Amino acid sequence: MVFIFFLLSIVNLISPQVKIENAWMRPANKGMNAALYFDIKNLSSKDYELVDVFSDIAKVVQIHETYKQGENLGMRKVESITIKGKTTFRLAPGGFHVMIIRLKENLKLGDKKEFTLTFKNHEKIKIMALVKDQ
Ligand SMILES: [Cu+2]
Repeated sequence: MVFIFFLLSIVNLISPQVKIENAWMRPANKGMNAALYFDIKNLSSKDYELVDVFSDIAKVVQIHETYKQGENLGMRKVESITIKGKTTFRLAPGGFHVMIIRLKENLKLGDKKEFTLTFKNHEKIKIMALVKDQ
């Protein structure tokens, strides 16, 4: 019994508390901008903060939010995203997204590109994002 409890504790320590799911982008050409979307699942009761996203496919990668500007929608850079304990934060079209500015390469349907997510209080997470229509 004590042994099983000990094992469970270890699993808890080594398994990531934050999971990234459904990472995707729409197709785009070299030189254009693109957007990356994904779900951030926080499995723990602690809050986590995403502070940076990096990729080799563009020089500039920023976290953006969409906001209402009169009749129109605008978007702007945010410093971070907080994922509250036991919740899922969704980056999706029309809302929060990762802006990929001036692509160094084409994004074709079926391609998979690597991104590194940096958190304030969680180890870095590497993800593969799939290029698809939606
Ligand atoms: Cu944007």
